[in-house]
Amino acid sequence: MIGLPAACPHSFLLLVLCVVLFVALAGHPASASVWYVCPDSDDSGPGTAGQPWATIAQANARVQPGDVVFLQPGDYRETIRPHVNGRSDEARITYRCLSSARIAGVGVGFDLTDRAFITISGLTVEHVGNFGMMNGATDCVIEDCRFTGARGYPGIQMGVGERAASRNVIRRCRIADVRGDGIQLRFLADHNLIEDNEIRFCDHGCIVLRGHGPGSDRNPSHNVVRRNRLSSRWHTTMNLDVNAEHNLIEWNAISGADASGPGLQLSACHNIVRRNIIAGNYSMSYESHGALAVWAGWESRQEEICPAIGNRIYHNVIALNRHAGLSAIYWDCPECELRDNHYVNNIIYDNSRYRDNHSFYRKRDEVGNVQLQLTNTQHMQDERYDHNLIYSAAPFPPGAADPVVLWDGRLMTLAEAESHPSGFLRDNISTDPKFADPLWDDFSLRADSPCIDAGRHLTTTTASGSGNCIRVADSSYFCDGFGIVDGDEIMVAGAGTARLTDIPDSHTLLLDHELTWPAGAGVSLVYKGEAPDMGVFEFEASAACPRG
Ligand SMILES: [Ca+2]
Repeated sequence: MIGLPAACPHSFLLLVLCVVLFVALAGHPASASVWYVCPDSDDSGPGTAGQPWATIAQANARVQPGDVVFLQPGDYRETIRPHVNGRSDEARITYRCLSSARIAGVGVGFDLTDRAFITISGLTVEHVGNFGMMNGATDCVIEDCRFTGARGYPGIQMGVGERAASRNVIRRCRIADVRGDGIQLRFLADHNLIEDNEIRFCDHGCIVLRGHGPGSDRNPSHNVVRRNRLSSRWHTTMNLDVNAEHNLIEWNAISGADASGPGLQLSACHNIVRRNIIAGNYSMSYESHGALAVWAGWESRQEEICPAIGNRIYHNVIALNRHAGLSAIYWDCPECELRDNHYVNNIIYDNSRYRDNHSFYRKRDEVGNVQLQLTNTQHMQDERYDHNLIYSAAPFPPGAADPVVLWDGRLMTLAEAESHPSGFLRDNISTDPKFADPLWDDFSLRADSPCIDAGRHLTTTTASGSGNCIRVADSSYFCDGFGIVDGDEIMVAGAGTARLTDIPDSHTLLLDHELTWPAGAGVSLVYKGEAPDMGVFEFEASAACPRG
């Protein structure tokens, strides 16, 4: 399977042109060098396009800040491991690979442990121990790479060790066939951006953010995970657990969890989970997890405490999962709290359709059409399920009232659940959301959807005022971008839109320009029409088909 054609000589001209353009556009320091590596060449040469080095090791040893290393097509049985750091964004060390440059058969494909300002672009890594190590790495970029076949655990890791892994980016990569987690952010991983990746076939989670526990300063925080397409197929699809804190999880497609895990396991604190589509997960039974499983309990034989506190879970679609849609479960763990989680403007649709009757699961006629499952609610405080659509498209038996909630083992209709003395549920609806084409993953709303303008504002202003500092009832629905992405663009009803630059406390938003607002004004992400819609996609009437 190894043995690509010796294509290096034929690509010289193209490469030289590309490099001239690249160097001109990138504004490299005058001293920066461009080096070439090609298998079957000679490390004693000058490392030029015409006389490339033979090994990555030679490049690793020779690079200086600002340099670019081109890996020409061929197979490499070596690790990318530069001996020095880049200096800044303008003086990075870049390994740029042509599409058929491949690293295979080594312990680790790239090792950026304690490195800074390194970029790896276009690399293929196959059949290794780990794809890459980024513990202690800062300001490194991994982009447009393809990683398959990791037999170590995990695929790519950051945050383990004594130095923080910060401000790294992993984008537009394909990752598959991993023993363990595809990308793992543990302990000291903060302010990293994981976006636009496609990850599948992982035998634990595709992306895992996992900390040390409450009160520890070793919990992954302020990371942004967005626009990834995740499909585990072998276990849980995504995990935020053991107290991962203050992370933003948005616009991900989360599917393909198998019978041993949920789509998204959330046993963590103060995270924002929004605009994700969690669909097509097998998930587990009513004794354990729904497709989105929020829970407090122990991990690892009672060694790790997992609370679930203060998460803001809104504008998600949880649909067509085999078992329950959303579950909140308090396991038997006196040290673990489950409180103050808000679930707002979500659509929980048509889960539990075709679960099996394996003895591990309860039979369909015992549990109905569960979309929402709450277990051990006596240990929960201040939970809010507010303005969600919770609906089963196929009541069983046909024509039955929709027993869509399983509350401490007891089936309830939505109306019964809303009258529970806990007051956890309010203003939710149970009706067909009228998605455009849900079986083919189109969860946008049709013009006659009851979800249009049926969501609520995420928070409200607490007093009238003007300026760029606005006081609100609860700022924790919003994100200022953590300095790594744009802050939220918000809409203040009756006042206009602005972008968030900072969120100094739980009641304050700082804006990029001044507004004037009344007291009690709704504050939301930017929306169309009269109010926010439920679900992921805000409906926008087209000129050709005005909403009637
Ligand atoms: Ca709207």
